Amino acid sequence: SNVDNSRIEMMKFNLESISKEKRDELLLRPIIDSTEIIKRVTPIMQEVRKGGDAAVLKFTRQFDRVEFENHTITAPFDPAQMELDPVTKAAIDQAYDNIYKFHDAQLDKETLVVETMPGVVCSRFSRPIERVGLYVPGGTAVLPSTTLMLGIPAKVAGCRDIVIATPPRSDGSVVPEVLYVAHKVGASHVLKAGGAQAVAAMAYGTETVPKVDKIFGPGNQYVTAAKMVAQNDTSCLVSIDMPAGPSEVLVIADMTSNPAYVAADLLSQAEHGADSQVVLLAVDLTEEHLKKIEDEVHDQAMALPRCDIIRKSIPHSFSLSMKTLEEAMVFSNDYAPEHLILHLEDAPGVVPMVENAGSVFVGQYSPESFGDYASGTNHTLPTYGYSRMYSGVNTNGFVKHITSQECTAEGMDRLADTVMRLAEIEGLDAHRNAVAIRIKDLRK
Ligand code: HSO
Ligand code: ZN
Repeated sequence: SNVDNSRIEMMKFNLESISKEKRDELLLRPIIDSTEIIKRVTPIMQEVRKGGDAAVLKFTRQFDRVEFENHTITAPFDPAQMELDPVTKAAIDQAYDNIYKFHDAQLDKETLVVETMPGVVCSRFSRPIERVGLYVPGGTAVLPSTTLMLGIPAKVAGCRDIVIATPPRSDGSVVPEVLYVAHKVGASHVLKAGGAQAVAAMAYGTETVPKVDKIFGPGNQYVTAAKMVAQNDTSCLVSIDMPAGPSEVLVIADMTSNPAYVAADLLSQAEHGADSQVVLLAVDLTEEHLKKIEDEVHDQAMALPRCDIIRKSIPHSFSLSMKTLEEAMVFSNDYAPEHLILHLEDAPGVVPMVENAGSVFVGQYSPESFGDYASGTNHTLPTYGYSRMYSGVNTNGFVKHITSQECTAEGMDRLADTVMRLAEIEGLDAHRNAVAIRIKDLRK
């Protein structure tokens, strides 16, 4: 066979010898020009909006080359279609339990009550978003884990309708692991479709797919663009979880790191896609230690089934050497990675220095894989530098917070003059009057 044996290598830089411009460039992600893709997905979405199920079926036939009559299955799902071997089932059940525990703890179960002044009581309580749409990608990997990560917080939050969209397999069936999780989280509908047509079906609704209020989940550029289009279309009144770009990891390693573990973590991200971003910050490593990591990257990659993908993602990834941990943390916070892995002597001690990251993996026994599947944290995280201002998917994304105020006569009396003065400043006399009319009675 013609196996490619050439070396799989990251680009290599040293903070001391690069210019400020180069450092800025290393912080950038590949430019995504969404205008072109938005132009391509918009007509697809319009067609689904007008044509409903028939349009979705047409695109599934065209893009996924799958032919069937009924693409929406509703609960209760057929047990025969979610049959799993006991080991698989136990693994999914264990992951489910951990993710459930962590996301259940995030739910605000009690109303927050603050008496800001005597007689002025402000409260906040949460209510589930009624109908949610969860996009579970198909493509190069089967993703029951994404069904867990989106479905569990939806269930915990108490969303009434959980709609899952996922591309069908070539025989028209749903991946049984995905259907099993759909069943566990109490999904009401599974739409066997992917891409922009699936997003449109959930955003606008079809004869068989209920229209949802919010769409969650990762996906390729088309799915991402479709979510953006839906969010901007006020006629469907739908929101989305967060913007999305290619998946990334930033690993910070010092001399105490295990080169094989560091390499394994870099590769676990690199195998996701040719566009995956993998960054290694080498803190005061000897040439020899860095070389060991590089050798491990090559050697481990060569033995992986997805070596072809890694061969594309690793060469546009880089290692950056620096003298101090402080420099590494400044770079990491500027980069704002999706995943941050700390292979450091005092990894827990470094966590307080983290300002921007989707999720942090602390110490040599906390690989990203744990968070990807089963530790309990969510794996739908902000990429592309959006961890500066976005949180990963969590239970709060599936609820709205409603505030309320309840004031007594005493509260009215105490706050009246302040509000009347502020209304005056804004020249809004009706506002002032709504207070004055009450005060007139109270202060008689
Ligand atoms: N690392 C991916 C999530 C994932 N990994 C799913 C395995 N399956 C993006 O955060
Ligand atoms: Zn992963």
